[in-house]
Amino acid sequence: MTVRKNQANLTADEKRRLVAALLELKRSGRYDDFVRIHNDFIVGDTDNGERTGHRSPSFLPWHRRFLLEFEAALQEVDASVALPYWDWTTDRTPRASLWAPDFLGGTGRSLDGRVMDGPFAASTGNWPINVRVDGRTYLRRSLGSGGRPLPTRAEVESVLAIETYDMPPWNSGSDGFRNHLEGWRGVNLHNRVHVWVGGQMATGVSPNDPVFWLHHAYVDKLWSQWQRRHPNSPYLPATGTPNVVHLNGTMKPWNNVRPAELLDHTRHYTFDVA
Ligand SMILES: [Cu+2]
Repeated sequence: MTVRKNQANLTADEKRRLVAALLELKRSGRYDDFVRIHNDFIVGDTDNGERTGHRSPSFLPWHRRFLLEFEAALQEVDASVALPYWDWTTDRTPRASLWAPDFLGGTGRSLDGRVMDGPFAASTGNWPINVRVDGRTYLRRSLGSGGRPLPTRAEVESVLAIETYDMPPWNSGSDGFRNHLEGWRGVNLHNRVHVWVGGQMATGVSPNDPVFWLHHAYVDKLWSQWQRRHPNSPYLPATGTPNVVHLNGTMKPWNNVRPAELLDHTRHYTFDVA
């Protein structure tokens, strides 16, 4: 059974194996397929049209499935690897071990945002940015520059306290847990973290930065915490709603999976601490 651990508690060997598996997926071309899928949905998901991956109730099950596919790809390379999560309420500065050269590498240089150290720095030749929204082919970051700080535990708690999963109009204007976690409304959790990292993470091709997976693994963990806190609050909408994936609607691009099948993560993985 896969156990997803806090990235701060990974051993040196676990970090080495994760990095090696990421580099192998990149080398084989499979990594970029995930970047492409994510960007296609970012571009296609709209507030008043069809919306599946983002700004809609299926934001959480869609990313759960997306991460499951990615984790399975990693495990085909090294069966011991699991996706770790980044608790950005605790590891909230660029000095966190997450950003050390033995793991993800640090922030970008001021000149052009280019990441200069770690296994994903362009100078290694191992991490070309191929699926991109501009001409720049190197991984970029600007950790914490210019925006708001990362969310606090108190801000997370205020969002976990929201009882209703999601509400009409089921988009970026909604009240409810999903949209507050996603960040279009209220204190802003998930979106703010993308902006804090900067570089590709602040764009539709955000999975170009491996921290994407660790960020979303934590967003996914927050969903499971919310479920435990509100055992009587169901996924919504329960039935057919135009342009929106209801509980038993199938989700693109897989077309064979429904939110109903993804509500219980323990069928696929557990966390080191609940
Ligand atoms: Cu995200």
